[in-house]
Amino acid sequence: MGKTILITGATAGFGEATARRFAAEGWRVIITGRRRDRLDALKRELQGLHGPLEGGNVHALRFDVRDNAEVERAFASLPDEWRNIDLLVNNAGLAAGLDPIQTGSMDDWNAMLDTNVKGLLHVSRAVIPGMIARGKGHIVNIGSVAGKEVYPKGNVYCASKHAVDALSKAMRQDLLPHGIKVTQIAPGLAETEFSMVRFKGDERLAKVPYQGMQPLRGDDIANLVWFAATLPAHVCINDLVVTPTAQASSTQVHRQA
Ligand code: NDP
Ligand code: 8X3
Repeated sequence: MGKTILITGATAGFGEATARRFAAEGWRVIITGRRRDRLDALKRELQGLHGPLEGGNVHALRFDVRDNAEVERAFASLPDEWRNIDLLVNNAGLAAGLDPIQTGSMDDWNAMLDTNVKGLLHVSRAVIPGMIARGKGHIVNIGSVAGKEVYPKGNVYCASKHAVDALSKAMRQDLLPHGIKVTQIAPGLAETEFSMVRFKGDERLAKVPYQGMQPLRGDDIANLVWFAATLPAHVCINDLVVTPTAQASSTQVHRQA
């Protein structure tokens, strides 16, 4: 039986690109997210890409990572042939708003901390025991350059990604005796639905971060997940910071006029 990847947030951006990449390579792909219509459409598209695999090559699970009971129910519903997850990509996440700390919205803060930190923990807690029982597995956490340095008005988003940075290191330590690899990928500016979500559908504001420069794309991150996942068993990338060529740090971006 081929290898199985579970991706959180596979309905858009990095997660969707990663699902496409691994399905094209013949992996069995569990796609997850909240938007049922997107999950169904992606499943239809990817199914059978590489001929029929036993039990199919794509399985969709709809859940909100913030709700631990929903996460547990979703995992309990997995058919036996989908339970052996070789690679978990903790990707679901968001930035909400870009405000100074004194005027930030409590709803935005809760959304970011509940999704980016607690959501990652909920899903990891559901997957890790199976990996330990099998004595192998790989977890890829999608952090951010915002988890390496803070930038003005990034406050709570940056804090949530610093938590992902810390949890990635902590997982690496705790899972070391179990032969489970842990990799953090920390991207810089990437044009996905991220900015539309951050600015709540305001297209004009959403375009601003990418003006005059070439941002990363979903495929760029999917390629890195693939690279990290296909290294020899004795090699583990612990931390991978990747930015557009035009970006040196969160606050240093070279823009063409
Ligand atoms: P997108 O907005 O394009 O995709 C985000 C994905 O996360 C969607 O599939 C969304 O699915 C899912 N998601 C969000 N909230 C939840 C939730 N509560 N439960 C389940 N799924 C959820 O953004 P990106 O692809 O850019 O972002 C992916 C990750 O990469 C995030 O963690 C983000 O912080 C990080 N990142 C992004 C960068 C960028 O510049 N784009 C740079 C660095 C890191 P649905 O809405 O269907 O639930
Ligand atoms: C996303 C990159 O710079 O918008 O994590 O925080 S940034």
